[in-house]
Amino acid sequence: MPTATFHFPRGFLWGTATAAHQVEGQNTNNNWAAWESEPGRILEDDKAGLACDWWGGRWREDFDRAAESGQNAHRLSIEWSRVQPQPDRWDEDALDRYRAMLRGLVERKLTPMVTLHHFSDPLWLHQRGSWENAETPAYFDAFVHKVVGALKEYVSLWVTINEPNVYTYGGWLGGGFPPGKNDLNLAYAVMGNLVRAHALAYRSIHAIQPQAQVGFAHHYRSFWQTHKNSPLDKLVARQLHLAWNESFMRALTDGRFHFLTKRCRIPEAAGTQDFIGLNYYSVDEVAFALAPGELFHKRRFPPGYEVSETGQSANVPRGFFEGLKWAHQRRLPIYVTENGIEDRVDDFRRRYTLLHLHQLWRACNFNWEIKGYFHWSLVDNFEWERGWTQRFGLWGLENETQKRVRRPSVDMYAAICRENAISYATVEKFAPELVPVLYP
Ligand code: IFM
Repeated sequence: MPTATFHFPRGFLWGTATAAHQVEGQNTNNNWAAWESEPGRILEDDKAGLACDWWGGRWREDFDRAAESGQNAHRLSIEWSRVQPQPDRWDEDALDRYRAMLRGLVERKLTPMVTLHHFSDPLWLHQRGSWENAETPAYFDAFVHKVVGALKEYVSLWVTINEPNVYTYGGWLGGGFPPGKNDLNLAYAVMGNLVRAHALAYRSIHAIQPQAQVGFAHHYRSFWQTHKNSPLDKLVARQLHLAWNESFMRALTDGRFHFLTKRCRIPEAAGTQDFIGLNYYSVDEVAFALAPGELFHKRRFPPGYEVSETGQSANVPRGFFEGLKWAHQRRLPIYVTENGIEDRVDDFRRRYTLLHLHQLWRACNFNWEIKGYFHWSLVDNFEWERGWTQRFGLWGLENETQKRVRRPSVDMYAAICRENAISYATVEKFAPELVPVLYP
């Protein structure tokens, strides 16, 4: 029986990813807090509430957990509504707290990656039309100036916007995010403004910190056609790929912005990425359907793949490899800014993570410039419109007591981070059922 070790490149970043509204708690001044207060918006009418109580200081113990379990990086986000609670007011105390958190990461030898927009917006922005408003990119740029100026001592890896596709579809194409609209023209305006905001932020960050590395986090999804010989299925799979994966990315490559049936040029966006941030969870299998409201398709997970406990994702590691290959086309360094699975019992998570990291290792062996991997997530946190029903953490969270529960995946991931490799012993110990798969 071969017992090879799958080694990753020297200097590889191994971390976890979080987002402010999902972990901080006590965020009351943003659009999500307002959304959560409307009955029926969130599964089981859950609220972020205290979340993981990072704003109350529990980031310290969670950063200890990350560092003690072999991680050397962490991705977190800055909550805009804390830093700029009103359009004409900056909260220096909030910035001090973020400085303390980032210093906390650096002191624990965790390289910080900071996201500047991760789904939540200040209430005042929401009241001014949110990202539908053509002035919003300039508002965002002012926020970016303030934050980067204040935090540059600790951070040089910046993610401008997390998953602009999820944010736009979620809020403006019926996806269950605020503001709960379903309007193609508005969605086009929103995503265009996100492109403009990214371009402004890219330049501002570099003006303040010339050595900065700036990208955005793209939620990549592979769309496989259901019926291999169906030209209509092929067409919808292609159109979904263009709309979901290419739209924002292409605008940042050559300044051409295409979104479903609409297009324009945003020339200032061309060439505004230093790295590709890739979030990957699952593949969809799609078939043509006479359903204009559903963008002419129906979707399911490809049959034969294990599906997560709440049906959110399927374990399709090949889709991850496809995403990495797609990202590599741009010939820029790649960070996997998110990958993970909801699994309260922590059985599926071990299989999912190992199989996905094995694909990551394969991609590294093609000499694609992959520089790090951030597992979603460090500790269970508030999962947006699905509330607390989904448990993505390496550590579990008991919401009532704030107690953290160490799941076996902590130790599996720690072994991989420490060894910078997947060893036979790790596979055998944490997912013996994968031995014949990874060591055929
Ligand atoms: O929790 C989210 C995160 O905020 C964005 N990417 C997907 C994760 C899991 O659904």
